[in-house]
Amino acid sequence: MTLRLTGACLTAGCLALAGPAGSAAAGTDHPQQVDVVMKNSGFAFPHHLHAGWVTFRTTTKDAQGHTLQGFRLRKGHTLAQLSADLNNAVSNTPATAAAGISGVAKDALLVGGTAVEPSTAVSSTMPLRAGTYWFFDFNQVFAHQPLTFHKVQVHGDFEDAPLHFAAVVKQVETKNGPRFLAPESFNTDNNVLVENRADEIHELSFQRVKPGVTDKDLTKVFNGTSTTNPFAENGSRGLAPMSPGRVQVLHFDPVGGRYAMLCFIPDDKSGIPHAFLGMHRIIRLR
Ligand SMILES: [Cu+2]
Repeated sequence: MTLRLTGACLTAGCLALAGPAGSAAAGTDHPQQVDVVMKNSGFAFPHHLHAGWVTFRTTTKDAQGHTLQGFRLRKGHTLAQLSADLNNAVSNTPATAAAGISGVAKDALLVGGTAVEPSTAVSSTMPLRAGTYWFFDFNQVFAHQPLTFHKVQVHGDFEDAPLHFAAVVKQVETKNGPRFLAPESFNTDNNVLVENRADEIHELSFQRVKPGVTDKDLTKVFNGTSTTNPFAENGSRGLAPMSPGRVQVLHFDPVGGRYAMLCFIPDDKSGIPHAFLGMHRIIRLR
């Protein structure tokens, strides 16, 4: 599969040039879009999709929000195994969380999805090749409920399409721990390409911070040397966890301001959530 990532490709001519060779059919220039309304009672989801870039545009009216998570099972692994490992991954006991997230990484290829709350729709555009995928609401994991898995069959050859994005956020591993590489500010009229370049599962959530809060302040909060609440809101939204090597294109339009980009996936050895290991970064959303 060739991923054609066309940065700053915004003209009609560029669209035509970057479209699939020999394809004149309407719609092939754009990723497929699926609208998903996330509810406490569940959500409706398609059973079939064409291979290619698929946009999942999610909304919810539920104040606590929802997380739409997609994955493929790895060969020889089962939904029961994954459910058990997810349950362990959200444990407050670090050793259990580490074992859980390590198990999840072996059981499944996480393709991402969205975390959404009522204030803004959140879209994730992801490359899906032919195969069987499953989607569920991560809230059920936190609630220790049986997971409702939606099975999706993805068919056919990968239909490439130009992707438009104005910025890139990378999830990387450094000698100091997992980090986000990102611009200082971003105009949410545009899309942002998010790449997991690390060797562990990562997510990307955005939580608005109080005026003047810096990454140094966040470090103090996460290492326990400050008890001042840095956040201007309780909720957050963004992209659901994805496996190493995966990409997603994020589109959302939250209220403008300064946000902390955060990842709370537990480290696969220590079980400590990545934000506590320094995986936080302030960004201004315009
Ligand atoms: Cu992470």
